[in-house]
Amino acid sequence: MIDWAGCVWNCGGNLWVGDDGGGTLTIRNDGLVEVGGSAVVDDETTSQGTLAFDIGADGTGLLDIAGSLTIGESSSQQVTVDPRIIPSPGQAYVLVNGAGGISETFSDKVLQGVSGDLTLTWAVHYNPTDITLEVVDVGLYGDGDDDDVDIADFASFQACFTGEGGSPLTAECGYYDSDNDGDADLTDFEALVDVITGPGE
Ligand SMILES: [Ca+2]
Ligand SMILES: [Ca+2]
Ligand SMILES: [Ca+2]
Ligand SMILES: [Ca+2]
Repeated sequence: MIDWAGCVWNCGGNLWVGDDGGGTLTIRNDGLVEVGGSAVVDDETTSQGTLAFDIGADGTGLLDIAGSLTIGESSSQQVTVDPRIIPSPGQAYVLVNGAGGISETFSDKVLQGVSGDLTLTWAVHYNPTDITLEVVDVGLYGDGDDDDVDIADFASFQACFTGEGGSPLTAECGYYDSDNDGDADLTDFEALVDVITGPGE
């Protein structure tokens, strides 16, 4: 894990994440990993390689590769966001530069869906020499309709309630999944109570 604002870790050779076993490289809060050679995430079908990035208060973690990035089948991408960051729609974060090209895409991704009292909807762009994360929508957590969190949203929550581990939420009910685990349960209810105000507030 690279966990220091402005920390740079420079590696002249190649970088392997999850080669023949599980492996995770986490780059937090403006950390930078520079790779002089190429990078491979998950080289074997038996392994799970994970690249984890953090959009921190000081900046975004970045993996900067002089060569190419090869992404294998069991790979995963994770992104967390510091609650002090308030992203706006259209804002983009470069997570990986691969001057020699990016091959394939992550099979699995976990992108933080709620930060503070906001819901975040992301798109991942695999460009020829970079991987960029774009914020496509920012909403108010707990609001299914009109930019406030009031008793009408509370009633909608009741209709969406699934209980812990309950059946998958429909798109309209996704606003109530505070912990991004696919249900609307008591944990989500407590999060809603924390943010509820009156109409138009
Ligand atoms: Ca509302
Ligand atoms: Ca749950
Ligand atoms: Ca939930
Ligand atoms: Ca309202």
